[in-house]
Amino acid sequence: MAMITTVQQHILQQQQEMLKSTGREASGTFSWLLSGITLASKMIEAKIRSAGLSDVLGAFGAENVQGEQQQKLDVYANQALLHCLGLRDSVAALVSEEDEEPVTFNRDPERGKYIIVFDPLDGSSNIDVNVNVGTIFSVLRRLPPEHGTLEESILQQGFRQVAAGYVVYGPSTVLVYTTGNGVHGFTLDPAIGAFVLSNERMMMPEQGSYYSANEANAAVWPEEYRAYLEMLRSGGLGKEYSSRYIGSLVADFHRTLLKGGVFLYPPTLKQPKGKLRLLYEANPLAFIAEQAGGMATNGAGRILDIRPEGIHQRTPFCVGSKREMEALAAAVTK
Ligand code: P6P
Repeated sequence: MAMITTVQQHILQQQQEMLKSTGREASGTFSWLLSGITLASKMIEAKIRSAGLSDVLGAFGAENVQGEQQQKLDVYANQALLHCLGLRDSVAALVSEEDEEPVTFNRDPERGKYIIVFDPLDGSSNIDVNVNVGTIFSVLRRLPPEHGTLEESILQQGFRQVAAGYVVYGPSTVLVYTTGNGVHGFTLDPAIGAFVLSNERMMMPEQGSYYSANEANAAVWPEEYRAYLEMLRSGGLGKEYSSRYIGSLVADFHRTLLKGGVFLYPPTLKQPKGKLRLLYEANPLAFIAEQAGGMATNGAGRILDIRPEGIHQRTPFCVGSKREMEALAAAVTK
């Protein structure tokens, strides 16, 4: 039987390597933490798979902090993550797209070392039409009390992330994560209920052939974004481009990671600060993109350098392979 590597084994191997290379005590708490995320994602996946069969479809009737109709699966996904992660005593706080305020555990800073920020089920409006949805997560280390409060620990810049990843629930369920030592992909094997390594050290191509944006907003983007897409369409980067927009961030990002190209959610008149969320959408995906040789900006500056001011803060979000992103930086000067 071909040897398989599960995500738990992979994390432990990563920690051994980290120990060898940095001599830093690679605490097992991180792999224990990650197992909370993978357990929750398996629970979510099982619920999504059967969504069409039970009356899980349709709105939950409540509104979430974003004022959006909460889909039942949104609520379930949020509860699953809070439950699986809340039991880990290495967690100092949990920040969710679904909850106005962070969930904090008054653990002593020595033990409660990590903060997990997540979007439990992104793209959930697509569930009723059976389109891919995803879970996105980001892991930060709690600052030592003398360096910052728990709130300041939550609002660290994206380059301070210790790990980031997502699960995309599609024809297969794929987990992609990085701890800053490359990007690695795992596919859920339903027969054994484990995420099995399927793509080690994923790298974005230097250039792709897709651009991905909601062009219904094109008339209200800043002019330089319209000009940029026109440049791509007219062969300005030396190749033909095709448009792909699924309208589910994790699915659009996953394609961009695998095939290259560029995903854009520019500012609009209605949302001058952009639509996507900095802490639990842009930051984790930007960390992954950079680890895979790509780039991620708010049009002008690096996503990972942005100083967050609020946990639900929005940002314009552009992410993709080197060639397209360098051309975008040239086009969007300010
Ligand atoms: P628009 C889904 O609701 C979502 O939050 C992301 O998953 C997706 O990328 C974006 O919004 C789509 O937004 O305005 O193009 O429908």
